[in-house]
Amino acid sequence: MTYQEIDWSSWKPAERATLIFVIRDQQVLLIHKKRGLGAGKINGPGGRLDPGETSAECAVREVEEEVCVTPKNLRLCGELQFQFVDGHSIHGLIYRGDDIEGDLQETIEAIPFWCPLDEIPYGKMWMDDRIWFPLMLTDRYFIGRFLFDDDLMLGCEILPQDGPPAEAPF
Ligand code: 8DG
Repeated sequence: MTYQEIDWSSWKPAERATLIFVIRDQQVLLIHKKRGLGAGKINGPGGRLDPGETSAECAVREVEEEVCVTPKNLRLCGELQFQFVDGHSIHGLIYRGDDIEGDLQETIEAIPFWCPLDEIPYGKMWMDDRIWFPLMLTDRYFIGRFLFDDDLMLGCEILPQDGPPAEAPF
């Protein structure tokens, strides 16, 4: 499978997930992910939607479950569409917040840490992150589309948008 062979107009994700970046005082809240897809990598908190849940509810729940704090003032700021060559697919919504309530704690899922925005450890993150993370920081809504073979990125496209959709896609 090549990136060009994917028909994105009819693309339907097998799974829906959220990814949350709280940015405060020029630092972003990141995690060392301990288990699940992307274990061993550094990422923002996040994960798959529970049945019946909206993406906004999922975003709050995932941060609470993974690092024991509640994110504040979340706003949707981008979309990530991942196709994997083995047939798996994930639609991820990126939320950005500006503060947390509570005290950060390590859990069985994640070790949290504040990372200065000019020291983002892209070498320990998913391959696509270095492409869209700077765009997220500019607050420009975007849709990113990616083809992966396991954790190797084979193709990608970033589509900047005029603004966020009137309603979250899920
Ligand atoms: P579980 O509790 O459902 O078992 O695990 P989870 O932590 O909820 O779900 P997961 O399967 O680990 O969710 C995958 C997370 O990884 C989700 O937040 C989306 C995110 N993710 C990808 N691909 C990429 C990527 O390329 N870059 C970044 N930054 N995050 C990604 O699936």
